[in-house]
Amino acid sequence: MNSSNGSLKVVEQTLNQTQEQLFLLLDPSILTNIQKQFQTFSDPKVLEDIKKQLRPIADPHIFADIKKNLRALGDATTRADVLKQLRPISEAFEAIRVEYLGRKGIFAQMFKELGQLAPDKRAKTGQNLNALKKWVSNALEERHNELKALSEASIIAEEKVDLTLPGVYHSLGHLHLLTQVQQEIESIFLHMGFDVATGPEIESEYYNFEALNIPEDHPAREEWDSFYIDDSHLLRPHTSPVQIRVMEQTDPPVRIICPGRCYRRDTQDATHSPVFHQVELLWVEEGLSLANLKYVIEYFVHEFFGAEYEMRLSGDFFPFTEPSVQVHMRSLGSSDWLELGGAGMVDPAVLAKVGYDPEKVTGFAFGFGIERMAMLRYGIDDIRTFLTNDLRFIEQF
Ligand code: FA5
Repeated sequence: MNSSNGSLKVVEQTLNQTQEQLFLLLDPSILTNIQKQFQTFSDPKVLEDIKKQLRPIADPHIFADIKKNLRALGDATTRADVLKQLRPISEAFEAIRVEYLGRKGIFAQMFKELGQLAPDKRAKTGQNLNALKKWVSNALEERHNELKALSEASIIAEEKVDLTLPGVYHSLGHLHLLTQVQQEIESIFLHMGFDVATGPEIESEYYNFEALNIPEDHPAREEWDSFYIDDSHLLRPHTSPVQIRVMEQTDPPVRIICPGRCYRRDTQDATHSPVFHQVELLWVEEGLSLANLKYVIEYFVHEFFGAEYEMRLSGDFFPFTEPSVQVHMRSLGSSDWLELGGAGMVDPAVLAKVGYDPEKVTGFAFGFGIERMAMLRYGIDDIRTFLTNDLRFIEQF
C-alpha cells in the first residue's frame, strides 16, 4: 500500500468515526439525560461531566487530522471524493445545533423549566445553564468554521496548477501515406490547371461499361467485372466512369483529374489489392494529340518522382481510348518496370456518346494506380502494408 492509499484510509476512518460520534449526540436518551441533570447544574462537576459527553462537538483535533491526511492525498480527484463525505458531518452538526440550541431545543426547554426552581437555586443554575449553552454554541460555531475552511482549502489546493509539472503529451497522428500521396498528386495537377472531380464508388453498368464503349458482350467487361451490388450496379473497378459524368455536365474544354477508391476481385498479392486507388486524368479540347498526353505524363512524373526515375509508353488496348498505351516506371538503374496504368486518346465513340463533336475536339485520358506510385517512390515492396494499419509502417511517413 503506498502512503496516499494509507492517508485515504485514515481520512475515511476519521470521517466515519466522527459521523458516528455526532449521531450519538442526537440520541434522545442523551438529550433526556442532560435535561434530567438540569436540576443539579449548580454543581460545576455535573457541568464538566456533560461537557465530556459532548466532546465530539468540541474536539478540534478531528479536523486537524482530516486536514493533514487530506493533504497527503496527492490525487485531486480522490481528495474531491473524500470532501463529499464531509457533507453528512456538516449535516449532523446542523441537526445537533437544532436539537440543542433551536427554538424547541433542550436548552430552550431547560430555560423554561428554570422558573420552576426554588429562587435560591435559580440564579446559579441559570448562570451555569447560560455558560453551558454558550460553550455548546461556541463549539458548534468553531467546528462549522473549521469544516468550511477545510472544504475551501482543499478546493483551492485542487485548483492550484503546478506549472512546473511535465505536460501531458497528446499524439496528434498524421495523414496516411496514401492520403499524403493523393494530396500531392492533386496539388501537381491543380498547378497545371486541372480541376479535381469526384464520382460515386457504387456505379451503374451504364457509366462503368456502356458509356465507355464496352457493350454487354464485350470481353473487356470481364476485366472490370467487379463486386455487384444489384443487377445493374457495382463497386467501380476504375475511375474512368467519372470521365463520362464530368463530360455529360460540362462543355469542352474539360481538364480534370479524379482520384478515388476502386474495387476489383483481384487475388491479393504484393502488387494487387481488392481495394486500391486510382487517379484518372481527362483533357478534352480542340487540337490535342498523343504528344500532349506524353508531355503531361512526363511533366507529372518529373514533378512527382524527380529526375531519378524514367517512364516508358508501350502499346495497349482499352475500349475507350484509341490509340491506347500502357505507362511503366522504374528508378534509374533498376531492371524492373512497374505498371502505373493505362492511357490513350479518348475514343471518338465515347466523345460522341456524351454529345461532344469528335470532329471538333479530341481528348486524352489516363488512369494510374496511386498505391503503385507510392510503392515506387518510397521503395515499398508489398501493397498489403497500406491496409494492415501497422504503426511501424504508418509512422515512417
Ligand atoms: C484501367 O483501370 C483504366 N481505366 C485506365 C485508363 C484510364 C486507361 C483512362 C485509359 C484511359 P487498368 O485496369 O490497367 O486500367 O488499371 C490501371 C492501374 O490501376 C493499374 O496499372 C494499376 O496501377 C492499378 N490497379 C489495377 N488493379 C489494381 C489492384 N488490384 N491493386 C492495385 N492497383 C491496381
